[in-house]
Amino acid sequence: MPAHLAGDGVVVFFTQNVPQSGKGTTVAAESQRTEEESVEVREEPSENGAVASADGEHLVDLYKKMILIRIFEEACQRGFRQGKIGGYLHVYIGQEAVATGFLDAFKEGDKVITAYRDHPHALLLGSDPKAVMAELYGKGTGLVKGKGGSMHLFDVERGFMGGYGIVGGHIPLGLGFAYAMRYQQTDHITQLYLGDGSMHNGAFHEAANMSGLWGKDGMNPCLFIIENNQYGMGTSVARSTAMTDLAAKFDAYGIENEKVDGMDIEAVLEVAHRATQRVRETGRPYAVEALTYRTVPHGAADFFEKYRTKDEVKKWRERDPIGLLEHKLLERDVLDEESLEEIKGEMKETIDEVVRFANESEEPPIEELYSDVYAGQDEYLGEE
Ligand SMILES: Cc1ncc(C[n+]2csc(CCOP(=O)(O)OP(=O)(O)O)c2C)c(N)n1
Ligand SMILES: [Mg+2]
Repeated sequence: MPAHLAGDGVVVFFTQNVPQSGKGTTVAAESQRTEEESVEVREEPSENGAVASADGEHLVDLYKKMILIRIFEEACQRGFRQGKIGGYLHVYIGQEAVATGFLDAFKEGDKVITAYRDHPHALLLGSDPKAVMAELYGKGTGLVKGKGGSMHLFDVERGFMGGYGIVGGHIPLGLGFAYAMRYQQTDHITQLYLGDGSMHNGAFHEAANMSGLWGKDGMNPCLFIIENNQYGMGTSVARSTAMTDLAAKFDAYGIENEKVDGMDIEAVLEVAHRATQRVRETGRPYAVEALTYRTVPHGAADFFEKYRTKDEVKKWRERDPIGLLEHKLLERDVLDEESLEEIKGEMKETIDEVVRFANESEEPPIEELYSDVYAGQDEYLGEE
């Protein structure tokens, strides 16, 4: 029976949808099937030649990425509760398949922008996990030298344009990047992640209107990825809008759209590659609503959840994206239970090291207080 980690460092055993092997062990042991031996599962080129499904090796790679995110996020929650992480903290637990699947289609030169649930996007784009954790710890070794914190990660070299705390505030910026890419005559695109809660905000509607309009001339290669985790803080989608089909809201702006099961990494992967290719080729925007769920509270300081039932959370946990992928890997004989445990064990060691680094790093020196804060620093601060 495979086990995987859920919120709060709890080990949850998934019995549903998972074939019983009879071994019943969760202890890491020598892997009986190595990654190199992994079997080809299926490879069905879609009409436009995009990747329709992943082979075994690719799925194992995605599994490792999702485990990295899960264990990283659990470590963040612990750090916050220990008072090591200041400001605020929102983790991506339960939603891993969305960013992991879409960023699989990322090409160097593309740009990514998202809101404040941003750790996985940075990690998946290749930012050093140590620098990301140190950023959350407010240390000088952090990704943005300890001045951004959890909600304002940024890594320009890797195409990560942030991390924004103002709900909906990043949406106009994202399609601006997309416009610039065509203006500069490149074939790059922007992946613009947005929450369900941000779509009832004026910035979204103004931006979607411009994107659709510019897209008519092939000037807006923007892939809108709605992370519909069903809630904006404690308010469900149904309590936020009379028209709950979020993908269809894009119809109003002439932007084609579809929905995907955001818990199923293969489904996400298929649409991610197909939609990315389409946006890249046409310069027109496209929107995908990924139906997902955060199985932990909105933010790390929230404990009492009155807006949803334990039963609802339990039902979604049964479709946890990592549990579903484990099921596929086992069922298709790509990995066995021991190998899954081994991967998790190794990742835990990696993250322990990441936390140690963040803990032991120095605070930024006081002389750095104003550096990188204002452009034209002297103009604002005057002479000493
Ligand atoms: C303009 C603005 N209004 C309100 C808030 C407070 N706030 C923080 S998170 C949040 C909910 C956003 O929900 P959603 O976009 O669905 O993202 P999720 O947290 O579900 O990932 C709100 C209202 C804010 N940060 N910015
Ligand atoms: Mg939401």
